[in-house]
Amino acid sequence: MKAFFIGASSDLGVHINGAHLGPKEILTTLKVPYQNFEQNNNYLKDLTNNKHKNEEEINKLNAQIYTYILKNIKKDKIPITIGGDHSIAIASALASASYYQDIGIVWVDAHGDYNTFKTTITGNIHGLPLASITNFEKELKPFTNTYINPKKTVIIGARALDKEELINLQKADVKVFTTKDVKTLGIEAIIQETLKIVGDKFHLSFDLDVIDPNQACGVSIPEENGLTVKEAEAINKALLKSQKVSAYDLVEYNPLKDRNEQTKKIALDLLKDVLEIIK
Ligand SMILES: [Mn+2]
Repeated sequence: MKAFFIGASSDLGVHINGAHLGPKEILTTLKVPYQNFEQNNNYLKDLTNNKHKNEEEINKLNAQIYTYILKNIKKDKIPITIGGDHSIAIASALASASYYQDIGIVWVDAHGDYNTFKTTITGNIHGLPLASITNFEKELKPFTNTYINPKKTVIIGARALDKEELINLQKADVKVFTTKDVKTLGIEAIIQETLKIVGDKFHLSFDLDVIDPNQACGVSIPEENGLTVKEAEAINKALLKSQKVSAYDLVEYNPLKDRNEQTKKIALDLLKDVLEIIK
C-alpha cells in the first residue's frame, strides 16, 4: 500500500473535548496499522483569555509528528494523518513541504484557520495553523524553517471567517472559495482554478466541519449552511484524482458530538476514496 497512517490524538488546540478520540475511532474501524501521537494533557483546560493556550504542548506534539512523517515519507509512500484538532496539520503539512519543497496546499474547511496570536479572539490554536504553515504567523513551527507559499494556498468551503482573519487572508494573498462560491461557481470550476494555483504537488488538509452539521454533527465547532456530503466527497475525489497530493489530513472528527456514527461513516467514506485513488 502507498499510504501510511498517523494518529494525532489532540484536543490541545480547541476548548471543546472529544477530537482527541477521533483517530482511534476511525483507524481501528479502518483496520490499518498506525503510529499514534498524543500529549498527556490532551484536553485544553485553560479557559482564560490566554492567547497562547497549550502552545508548548502543541509544539512538542507537532515536533514528534513532523519528525516521524519526514522519516517515513517517500515518493510512493503518502502520509495520512488523522486528527485531532486542526493544529496538528502544522506538523503534517510542513513535513510534506520539507520533503518535496515548493508545494501548494488546499485547506477544505468551514474556517480559515488564518488567525495569528495577535488577531485570535479565543486563543485556541486550531484557529491558527494555516497562518503558521504559510508563515503569516511566524510561531508554532520551532522544529522547521520550511513553510508553504501563501500564494500557492487555497481554502475551499469557508463560511466562518473572523473580521481580522479575513484581513490576514487578503494581506497574505490566499485564495478563498467560500461555501457560497462552491454552490454558485460549481465544483468543476473551483477545482480547475485550485489546481492552477497550487501547482505540481500539494498538501490536502480536510476538516470535516466543512460539511453541514445536519449531515455531519460530529465535529467540535460546527457551522451552519455547509457543504453537502455529496459536494464534499466530490471535491475530495477531484483533488485526489489530480494525483498531485503529497500528503493528506482528515481532522476534527469528534466522537462525543456524533450521532449514530453518522460523521464517522462520512470520514471513513472520504478515506476509502483516498485509498482507492492514490493506490
Ligand atoms: Mn480547521
